[in-house]
Amino acid sequence: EDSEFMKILNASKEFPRVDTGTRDFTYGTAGFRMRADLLPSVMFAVGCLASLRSRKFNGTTIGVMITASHNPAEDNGVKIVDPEGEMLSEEWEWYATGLANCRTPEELRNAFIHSINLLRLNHEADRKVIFARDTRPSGDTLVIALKAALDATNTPYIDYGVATTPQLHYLVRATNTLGSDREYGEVSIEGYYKKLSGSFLKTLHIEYAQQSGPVFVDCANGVGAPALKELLKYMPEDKFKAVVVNDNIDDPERLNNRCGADFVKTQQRVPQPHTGKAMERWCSLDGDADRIVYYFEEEGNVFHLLDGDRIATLAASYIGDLVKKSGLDEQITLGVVQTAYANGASTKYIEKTLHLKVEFTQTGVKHLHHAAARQDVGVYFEANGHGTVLFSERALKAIRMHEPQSTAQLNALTTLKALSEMINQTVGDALSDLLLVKVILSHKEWTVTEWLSTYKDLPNKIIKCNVRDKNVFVTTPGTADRRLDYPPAIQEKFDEFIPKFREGRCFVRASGTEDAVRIYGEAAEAYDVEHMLGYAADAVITISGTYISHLTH
Ligand code: G16
Repeated sequence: EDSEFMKILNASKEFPRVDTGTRDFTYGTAGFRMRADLLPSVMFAVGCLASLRSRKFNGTTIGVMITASHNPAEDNGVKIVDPEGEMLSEEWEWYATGLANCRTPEELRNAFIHSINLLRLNHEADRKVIFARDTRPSGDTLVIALKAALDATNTPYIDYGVATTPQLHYLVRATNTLGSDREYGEVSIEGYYKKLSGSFLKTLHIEYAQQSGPVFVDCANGVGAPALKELLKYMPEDKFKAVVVNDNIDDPERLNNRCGADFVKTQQRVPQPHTGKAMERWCSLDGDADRIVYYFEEEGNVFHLLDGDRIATLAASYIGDLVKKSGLDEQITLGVVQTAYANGASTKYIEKTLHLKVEFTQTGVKHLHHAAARQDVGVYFEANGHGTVLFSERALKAIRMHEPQSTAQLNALTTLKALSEMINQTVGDALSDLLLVKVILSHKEWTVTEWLSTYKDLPNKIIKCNVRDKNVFVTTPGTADRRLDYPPAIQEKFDEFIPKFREGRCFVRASGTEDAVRIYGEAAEAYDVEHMLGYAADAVITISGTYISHLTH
């Protein structure tokens, strides 16, 4: 195995680490994410780590996704996908960070050997990695660094080319369950489309009124555009009408630029271009198609957002009803997982009207997913539109075994089963969520107005603040991002001004995907939100300005 270590040493010389001074790279909310020109050395390190991760499971396939999702075109990023299609286990982020921060090829080789020892890995074990990337031009160069690491570590791989993040997650799970009694689907991107469209068709077993007009899908000029066009080829036109908007993937500058899910959610307005007429259904995906938010305009350009909280509440209420109607409510309970960004009104609606339990986690699908996986059926969504519904083995078994006692039970059960196949079980998936919302609105015979009328959002706003060093911001453990420990004194200030505003809630946390902190505010009145955020930004900038972090690796 000396030769492997030697190969790492030599091959990594091609991808020297860019000098970032005292700043370290960190495995953030969704992997490493930064300006693309800083990434080649990180990609090489991630290739090495993915190989080790696969060895840990004796050759089970590990995924690597190259994307910077909602970030601007000049950024890129990379995240590792674990065997069941979920995000990399948190304790391994530590090893990823260690390898990514090595300053020289020798350091990297040593850190690699050190990791093998610490993890007690059999370094001769089998290994296999699959990877894909979004439409960013820098993806090409980064693939070269990744492949170099996989070659140096003698790791067989499959390059799936340009794909959405959820497709890569799907492929990992499909590969690893192939031949088992839990086969997830055909191991190909075509298999993904077949699974989605096939299960969608199964939800059509009962007649329902067709919604008038198509849904307009703003694809953020990213990978969601070709993916959605491909999916549409598998869908009967009379059952699912969609118009693809913002599909210009050849002009990188247009990616997420004044369009896409993040723009619409944070700006609370329609993307550009927008030709929508009043009451038309619109939605926006992000740059790697794992998020989706809906919206429509009323007469007079009054904008209404139906964000991730709305999808969560819609899905929870509908799936909860199906469970009851199937006669399974004694056996299956439903839970909802949210983050601090969830609108207070949505939480109240889930608890008081739907009578379901809500659990809060820190931001990041990796946190929500695990919490949802502990439920029989776990609905998780971030307000920004990232989420899905997880069906536990226990729930799936109950659905499979249940003998329906009436036609009504049979119908509900058939829909429930189809949904459990249609909804991506590995990660939030904009395309699968698009179909989910379509099915629910159709079955309920609801328009967007009825969907919106379930509860009234509290006015809210998220702002981004560029601070001297975001790494000094440390939230209080156990508070799911709602309180801040460091820099000292900021929380104290927040506690002083928040009670001045009716139903006021405000918190700050460092973004794990951008070089900034985010401040969220909500209150009973929109002008109070503005006022409160003014206080918050002031406290954040003045107090944090005197601190810089001293992270070491
Ligand atoms: C990623 C994560 C999401 C998270 C978002 C923003 O989304 O997957 O879970 O909500 O970043 O995170 P932060 O506030 O830490 O920047 P995406 O769509 O960019 O991959």
